[in-house]
Parts: sequence; structure tokens; C-alpha cells
Amino acid sequence: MPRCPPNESDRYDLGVNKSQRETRSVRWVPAAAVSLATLLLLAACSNSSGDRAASPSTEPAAEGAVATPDVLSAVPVKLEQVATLDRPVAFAARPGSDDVFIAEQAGRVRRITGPSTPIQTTTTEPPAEETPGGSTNTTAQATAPRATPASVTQDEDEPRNQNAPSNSIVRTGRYSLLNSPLLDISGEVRDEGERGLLGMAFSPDGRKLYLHYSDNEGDTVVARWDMTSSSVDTSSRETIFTATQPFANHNGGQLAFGPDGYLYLGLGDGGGAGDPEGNGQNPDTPLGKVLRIDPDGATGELPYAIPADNPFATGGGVPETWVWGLRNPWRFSFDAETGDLWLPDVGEKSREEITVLARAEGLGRGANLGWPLYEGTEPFKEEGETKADLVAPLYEYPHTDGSCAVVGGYVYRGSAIPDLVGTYLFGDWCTPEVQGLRVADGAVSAVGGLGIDVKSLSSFGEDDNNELWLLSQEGGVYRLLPA
Ligand SMILES: [Ca+2]
Repeated sequence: MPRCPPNESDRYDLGVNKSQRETRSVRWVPAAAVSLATLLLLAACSNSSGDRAASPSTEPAAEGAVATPDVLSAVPVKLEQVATLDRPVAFAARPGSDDVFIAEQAGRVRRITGPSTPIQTTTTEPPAEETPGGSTNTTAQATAPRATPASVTQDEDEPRNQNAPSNSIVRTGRYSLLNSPLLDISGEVRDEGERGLLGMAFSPDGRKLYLHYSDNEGDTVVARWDMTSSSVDTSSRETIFTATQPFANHNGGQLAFGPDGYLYLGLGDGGGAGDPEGNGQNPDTPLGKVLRIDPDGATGELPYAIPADNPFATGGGVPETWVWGLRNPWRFSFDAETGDLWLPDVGEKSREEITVLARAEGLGRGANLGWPLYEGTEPFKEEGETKADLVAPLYEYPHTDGSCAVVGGYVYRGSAIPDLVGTYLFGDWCTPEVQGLRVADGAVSAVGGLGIDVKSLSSFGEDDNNELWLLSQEGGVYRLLPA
């Protein structure tokens, strides 16, 4: 989903010769938002004046400082498969609930009820055979064997623990996939390649559900629905945002509420290969950006407000822009403890990058991450005037091991795996091992595999307890657990 494996159309001809690229001089700066991490990175890729070296190293800036992956592979973790879905690609937790919600690319939102939700299961067997003593006590039921993905589909769609028929039981203590989708908009979603239902988020109060998808024309739509206690009011649908997509690929997809309560959405450069329209460096298009809107406000005809501190709120570019110079921000997240924005960008042909924009220093307001002038810190495309003040990634990695597209995850802030707290988890669409990354004193101190694999990793998820989930586009829905 983040990007198809490399193909002919992705092999972009840079269009400039090597000597042209080497004579460019770009100043990499820490965003107002980027802290010591980037300052240290500058030391690795800049000359003493602070200007980018004319002939930058082709080595990833962070790799030289990275060692000791053993500390990550030693963290005792495992995956537990909770369900099998049809191409799950996005995850959302509803604040205040341990239910989790998963988007299937075709346009369906599936609900997995959490351990605290009593589930009524209708059965043809007498209750006594299911539950010795005929008890419907939820404590007793909590010890029932964990359901397999196949058996959980027996559950009814609306859990109840009142007025239950005599031939039903009530269980808690486990996750249960409900049969029917919470919402099915497959009729208005173009499900093809990198298109489809791509992102999902609940409002911080849990009352609204936001979806980010490709409509039948292939264009981007963000729409929202009101939630009832456990279902969607389908009559409440409201389109929030649209963007015309010139190509089928690089649609971005992420939706996430920031620590400021605003809604952030990622849009790719519009697609093709090598950003043929120059959208990444064009402030007058929403493509190639992370946008930031206030969905509780309104601006004239718009069903949202532009936060006053957006960098182009009063001119200079698309006012929804928060961060620009992006190729395909498929997945980004906010650290649940610090509020920092972890923003990976999927690379074109050789490098994947992860940038951290610290909340304490402005959350990356107006940061230009460089695409398509640079892929990671490697010069990619000469375009117009030399740009100054580009923000370098905290970490980048090459495609040399078969990697092709970074899938951003979360900084682990759960309680089940103490040794993992503070570690950022991420992966790659083309290589299965889940990666961990740690930062110490502002620099990457360790990065490496965690010893668990998810093929065709499409997304991570963070539930309401800050525990992490992983999705495989091949169908698997997994919880990350201590081993
Ligand atoms: Ca970049």
C-alpha cells in the first residue's frame, strides 16, 4: 500500500547529470520543531559553516551513529493474530474504549470489541454445555478459551449483556471481531493499487469517525460520520476535504489527531514518478503535504477552520499546509507521551526516511522535508531555485536489502512490554522484519530488527491503552505482546 515494489515507471530518470547535482548547495536546518536530533545529524552531513556539503556523502546520515541492534532484538516480544480481514490497511482506536477499528482497503470499517466489552454469543447449544453451571458470570467467562479468528465471527454485531436469550452466553476478556462492518462505503471507494480506503481516525472525544479514501474517480476524500454508542449514524455523512489526484499512486493516506486537537492528513505528491508536476516544492497545491485543519470550526463554505498558526494561514501557500516537501506520507504518528510528530516519507528508488518534529519546538510548523530535491539526504532532482532550510531526516535507510517503502509506526508507550517503552517501531512494505529505533541525547542510538516478521506490513495501530497492533495487507491483524 505505501508504494508498490519498484517497477519500470518508478525508475525515474533524474534528468540532471551528476556534476550538476554536486554543485548544488542546500542548507539543512533543524526545523524550529526539530531538536537536538537534527542538530547532531547536521554534524554528520554539513560542513562547518552549516551549509550542506557540495558533495554530500551517499551514506545515510544516521547510519554511522547506529549500532547495538542487539539491544532491540533482545526485547522479548511476540505477535498474536487476533483476526483475518480482507486487506487491512488502517487502524484506529476510539478514545475511552478498548475496542479497535480496522479499515479494509475495499472500503469497510471492521470493529473488534475489546476485552472489557461483554459479548453476547448466540448458540444452539444449551448454556450448560458451554459454561459449566450455566453461569453467565462474566468473570467465569473471562477464562473461556481464546477464540480463534474463525470462531469469533459467531459473535453478534451489537454486544449486549442485558435481556440475553437463555441460549446465549456473555463473555468478556478477549478481543472479538464482529461479523458485520461498522461501516461499508465500498460503493464509493475506488479500490485499486494504492487507492482505496486508506486512513481512519476518531475525534478525540470519540464522537466522530473520519475516513480518508479514494473516491470512484480516484480523487481524495476525507469524510466524517457521527458515532452512536456502538455504531455509525450513516445519515450523518459529511465530506470534509477533497483533493484531485493526477495519478493513481502516492495518495498519502494517514489521518491522525495531534496533541493540539487538530486533524492532520497526509497527501502524497500526486503520483507518477519523480514528482513530475513538482508538487512537493509547490506551496500552492495540497499535494506533497501534511495538512492540518480544525474540524470543529468552519471557514465560509468550508466545514473546517484553518488554525491561525498554520504557516500559510495568511498567505504564501495552501493554508491547510503544515509540513511540505513530501513524496508519500503514508503513515505518521504522534508520540503519546511527548506529542512529537514521527513523520516517515516513502522514497522513490533508493532511500527511505524518518523525520521527527518535536512538539516542544513547534511540531515542525512549515518544515520543508525536501522532496523531490532530495530523497533522504541524497540529491534527487534539480528543480527551480535552490531551496534553503530543508529539514533532514533523523534516520534514513537504503533499498540495498530489498526494502522499498517505509511504514511508520509508533513510539511504544504501553505497559505490557517495559523494555520497549520509548522505542519507535516501524517497518517496510518489502522486508518483513519489524524494526525498532531508539534515540538518546538527540541522536539515533540503536536501530534494528525486533525478531518478529509481518509480511506485506501495511500499518501499525495504537490502541487506547497505548499497546501496538500490526496489520498485514495479506490479512493478518496482530497484537504486539511480551514474549
Ligand atoms: Ca525528504
